[in-house]
Amino acid sequence: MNKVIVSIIMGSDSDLPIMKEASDILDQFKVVHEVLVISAHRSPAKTESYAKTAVKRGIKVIIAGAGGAAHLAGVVAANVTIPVIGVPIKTSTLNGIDSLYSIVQMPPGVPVATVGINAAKNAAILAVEMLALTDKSLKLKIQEYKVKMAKSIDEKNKKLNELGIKNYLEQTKK
Ligand code: RP5
Repeated sequence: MNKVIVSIIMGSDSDLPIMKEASDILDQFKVVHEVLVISAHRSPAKTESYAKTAVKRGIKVIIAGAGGAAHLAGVVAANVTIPVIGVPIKTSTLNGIDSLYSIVQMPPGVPVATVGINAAKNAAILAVEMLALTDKSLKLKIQEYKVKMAKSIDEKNKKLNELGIKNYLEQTKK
């Protein structure tokens, strides 16, 4: 079995529907990863031991999702020397602005690469790009991914030109 190189962690299982999107992208790129629920507030000792052993276990990038007073990514980043990507989870009370500010406003010296609210997919793509710096096959895969994305925009323009705005909107239900 291949070694786990990316760790996806989250503050609660309620974050899982969003964080699954990161796991799906890593599966797509065949990046071996683990998925764990670890709470900075509800299981602080576990959070500390997880962070202190992550590098030794061979983890190269950590993706950490949390909502509200979202301290998980920051606490983990304080204990590791590898990149930590934070995913602010949308909350029902403050729409995830609380999560975003909690994760992004780290003190100088302890960075967390923060993506948009609920942007777990982008967190995984960023992790793949980091790994691709030293992995040629992943670099090729990410290049192919971008080419495919650009092609899908070309196809949309072609369709828009053919159908006109009204029919395009009807067909695509936007
Ligand atoms: C955070 O509190 C978690 O990351 C989650 O987004 C939020 C709410 O947790 P639950 O009450 O749904 O377990 O720590």
